[in-house]
Amino acid sequence: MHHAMETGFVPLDTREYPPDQMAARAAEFAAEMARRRSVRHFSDRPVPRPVIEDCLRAAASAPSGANMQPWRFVVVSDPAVKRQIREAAEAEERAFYERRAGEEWLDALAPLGTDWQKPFLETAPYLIAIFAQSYGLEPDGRKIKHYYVQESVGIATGLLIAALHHTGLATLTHTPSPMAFLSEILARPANERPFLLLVVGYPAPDAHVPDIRRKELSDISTFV
Ligand code: IYR
Repeated sequence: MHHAMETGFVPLDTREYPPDQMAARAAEFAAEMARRRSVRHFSDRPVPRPVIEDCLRAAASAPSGANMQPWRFVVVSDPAVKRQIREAAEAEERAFYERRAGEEWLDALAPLGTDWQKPFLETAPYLIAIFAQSYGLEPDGRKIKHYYVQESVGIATGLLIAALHHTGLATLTHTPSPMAFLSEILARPANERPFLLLVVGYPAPDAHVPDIRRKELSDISTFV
């Protein structure tokens, strides 16, 4: 009841679970997330748009600097636009793999088995281009300052990936670099910077993923 008398506050909608349930929920969620893999072989089976919309609602629940919600999700299903994105991405990727990457980077990528060809950019039913708004715009054109933009959009993207995985869909975080072509093809305004391209769909029935491991808890965390 701390803030009950103040204006602009509402009671928190919260759930507390008994300790055994809490532990079970934590373990189940960890196990579900541990099954998430970056997928590069997609089925062309259509995915209902309302599912994508609900996953975007989950993404949009992310915390953000001063609650500015500096994200924009452009959901591409039009085959002609997907083809344009594939062609532009492959041009950048080809230059990356053939010239820009360098030996050390290529060595790091070797276990993933990736190359410049990105057929999944046309196969998958949805490409979600995620943009970060470096600043907002009032209807009258005045600029609104945004805070912690990269952090905020990164968190929203993480929630989106988790939500899509939770529905049984596969994703790939694809970062063709540079990504300026996304702004051009999708005609995004000057205040939006391409952040990441998320490939979304059912995995191909025969999809395989690299046999790679996640770090142990003791390698990623320290309790003080
Ligand atoms: N963008 C390239 C290369 C690439 C880079 C990293 I770092 C990866 O984790 C995976 C791929 C590509 O998409 O192939």
